[in-house]
Amino acid sequence: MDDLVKRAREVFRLRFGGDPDAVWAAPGRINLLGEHTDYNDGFVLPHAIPYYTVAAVSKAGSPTWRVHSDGIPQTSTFGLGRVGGKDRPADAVTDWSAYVAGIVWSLREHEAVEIGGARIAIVSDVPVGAGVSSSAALEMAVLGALCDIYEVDLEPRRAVLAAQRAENEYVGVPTGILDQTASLMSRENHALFMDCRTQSIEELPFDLEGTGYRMLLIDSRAPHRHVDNEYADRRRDCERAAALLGVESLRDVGDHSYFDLPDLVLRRRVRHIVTENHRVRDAAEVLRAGAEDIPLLLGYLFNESHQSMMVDYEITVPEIDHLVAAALRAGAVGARMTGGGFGGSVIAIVGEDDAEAVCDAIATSAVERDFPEPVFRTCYPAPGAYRIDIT
Ligand code: GAF
Repeated sequence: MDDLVKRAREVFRLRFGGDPDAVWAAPGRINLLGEHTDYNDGFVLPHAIPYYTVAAVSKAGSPTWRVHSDGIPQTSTFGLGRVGGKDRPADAVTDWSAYVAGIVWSLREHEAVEIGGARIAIVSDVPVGAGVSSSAALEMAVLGALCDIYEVDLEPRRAVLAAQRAENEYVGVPTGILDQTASLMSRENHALFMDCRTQSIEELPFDLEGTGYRMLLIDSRAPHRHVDNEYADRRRDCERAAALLGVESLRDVGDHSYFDLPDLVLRRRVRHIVTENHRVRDAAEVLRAGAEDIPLLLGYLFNESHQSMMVDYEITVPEIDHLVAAALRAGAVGARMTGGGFGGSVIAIVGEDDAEAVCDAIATSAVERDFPEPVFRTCYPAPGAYRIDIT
């Protein structure tokens, strides 16, 4: 973190001159279980990972926002435009800085808070395109820093909804609240068991240290395929199924009541959501009870979940399925894709002593199949977004 903060202050000084007024860090996340359940009012079980986006920010005199990200040799600038009779950050923002413009827009328009202009320098070590939500890390770091310098005290759940609105309505991706919640509210050595209908959260102790097992985070580096369209399609399938079944959302579907759906694809979609919600609750129970064999029980649920994502929800790709199979063949007790899908990363629970051999076997197997060589990263439950003390 020290290095990221140093770099953020340096980028700020080089681009804008002087020191920032505030620096905030927000992490990426993995989701242990509960994929695509969030927008169905269901349950999720994520935790932050030790990779962060850092935003160094200061006030500007006029309602203009200048954003510079380390590594992208261009400063994005946007002001206010009149849209629908209201001032909102100009629609022209379509590159990565749309996430920043979306946060400004959402805070000003929906939370009606006084967020004025700002200079924003961004650095990050959250891998992009790895399915660990670099976008939520960016949103939450910027939101935290802007609220800080403009002295806005936003309740965490509202902050999550404000960031979700930025993504849904400004950037135009119909995502749920999983990622922003994990990035903002995670706690070290804990997983968050969240009911997405009520936004209620239970922090459950989760620490594999000392169990003889560890979690691998394996980035497939597979090219993402039509993620936004496919994601929106799944969401539409769920809404259609809920309407046919006469329920508010798929959270409310009883265990077998969907078997009568004539559309076989919809039936499989519903089955994923219903069984995935069960798996999240089962995993939460395992963590809550502090069971001795947490790695094995969780591993079992990972495997079931992956099957369900592959067969019923159809959100995996060959590279990802291959990594999961290779991990299990090499001795992992459980492996599954994490995140929205169509590329991204796999999480796998492996014995400490086998970890190196398992990584080697997975990498060799991927390369033999002419798939990209995967990247392995450290993965443990890290703290959510926080302010960095720069005094
Ligand atoms: C993406 C979305 F942003 C989340 O809201 C969630 O739906 C996830 O995919 C799948 O569980 O990360």
